[in-house]
Amino acid sequence: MVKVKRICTMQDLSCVGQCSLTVALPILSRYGIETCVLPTAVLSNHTQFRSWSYLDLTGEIPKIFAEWANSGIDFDGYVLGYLGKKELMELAVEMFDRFSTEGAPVVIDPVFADDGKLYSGFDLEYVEQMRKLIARADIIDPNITEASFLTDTPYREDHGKEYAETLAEKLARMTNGVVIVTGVEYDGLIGELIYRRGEKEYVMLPKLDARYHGTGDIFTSVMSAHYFAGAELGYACRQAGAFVAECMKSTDDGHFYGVSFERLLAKGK
Ligand code: PXL
Repeated sequence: MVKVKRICTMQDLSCVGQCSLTVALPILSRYGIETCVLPTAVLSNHTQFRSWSYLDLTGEIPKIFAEWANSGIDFDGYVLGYLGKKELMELAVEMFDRFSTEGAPVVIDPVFADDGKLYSGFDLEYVEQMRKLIARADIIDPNITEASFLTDTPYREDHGKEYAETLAEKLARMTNGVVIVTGVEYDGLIGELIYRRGEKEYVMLPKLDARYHGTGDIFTSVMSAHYFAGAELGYACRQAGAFVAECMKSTDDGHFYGVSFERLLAKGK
């Protein structure tokens, strides 16, 4: 029998919104990964709605860790998304230190900004703390805005190769992990720059004329699933980008808060 990988994904549980755990859990599971969750908070819906309720679970996490230690639980890897609090980043590091099998990789999507702006509730102190956390990652996949904040580089509307490479080079000095800058755009294409020890690989697809929330979370989930299955990162990003594009094409225009990924997942795409 092949040993199934046990991965822990740490992010919020937004009851409605097709993002974070409601995306990572089904997608990673669909790819045959035993997916454990560390929910950081319960929100009525994600923060791109006009308002939301928020139950902070930070205080529960030390108790969860104590029980995991009691039961000898360990993980073969981690996928981190939206955290939202400095204390949660410290707890993430504690989790890596206490519950990892040997060489368990850490994938960090440093979710905190888009379109040149921080998400609601985030500040520069959070960005500073995230700079420390990404030092622990094996893979980071910030979007262009997050990469510009993390590297303290002025945000530019032009998301082309030159800008993406500047950001990736700076990020590579902040982590030993592979840097994947998402949302790179040129020649009517959109995709990722994978930057690894000075080597650059672009994974691009035609840009669609639509924008939906939560596509970054879907990208990270599919990419991580392929990565944990042993795929090359170029292939993992190609699969993830293609999946996101298909999801966007099969989502109604009026479905403003996320993309319909479920039918594609059910079809085994
Ligand atoms: O998709 C990123 C995300 C995840 N979780 C919550 C969010 C957001 C983006 O706004 O608000 C709660």
